[in-house]
Amino acid sequence: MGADKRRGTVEGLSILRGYFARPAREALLTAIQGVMRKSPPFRPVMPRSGRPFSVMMTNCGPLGWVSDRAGYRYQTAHPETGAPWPPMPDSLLSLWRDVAGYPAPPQACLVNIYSQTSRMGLHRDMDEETFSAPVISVSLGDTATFRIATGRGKAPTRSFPLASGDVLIMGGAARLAYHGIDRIHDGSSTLIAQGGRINLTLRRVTPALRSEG
Ligand code: MD3
Ligand code: FE
Repeated sequence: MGADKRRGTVEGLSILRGYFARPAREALLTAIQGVMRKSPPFRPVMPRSGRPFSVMMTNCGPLGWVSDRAGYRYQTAHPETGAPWPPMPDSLLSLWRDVAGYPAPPQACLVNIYSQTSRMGLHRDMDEETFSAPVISVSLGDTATFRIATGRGKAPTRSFPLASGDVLIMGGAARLAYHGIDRIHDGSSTLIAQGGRINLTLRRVTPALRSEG
């Protein structure tokens, strides 16, 4: 019902299936576990209502995305510890150099931590000051069902699986498309011992300086 899984394309969307092979996925997970030790996952809440997200979050890189009763924003410090976000792992910086086609490095890596029952409703990523850079995402652990709108609105949509090691590139029209995560396929990966899924989203927040081009 609703989604048509076969028809419709989204200009600017590409999926690199299995970009990270198993050993590289293990190394990336270890690096992100190091980020989570320094920068503990927190549970964001929706602006105004204070309704909790079903995902936990943390960040690495110079800027991190947060959501609380006051709104959505990027900030340089962890909302609970006040410490700066830890640096982005080198493998993520080199992924960006490899696939982004953008002359400046990513400024934010949002780490979304999904349990078997977490989901993410349809939304657009609009908290950045520039939409010229693509958003790059990496999936680790259990497979998710990802949904993306094929036009400007919330419908119609297409759905497809995102598996451990897959990389998604959202540029062009896709950069502002509605998207979300409908469900996590429990037991579909052995990468994360306790199960669940971790998604890494690399973003540019401010435009590249001319000197960076
Ligand atoms: C399509 N995360 O953090 S990643 C998010 O799996 C977010 O955690 C999802 O949506 C996740 O904002 C989806 C894939 C993704 C990321 C950014 C996009 C898809 C996108 C931006 C525009 C369109
Ligand atoms: Fe998003």
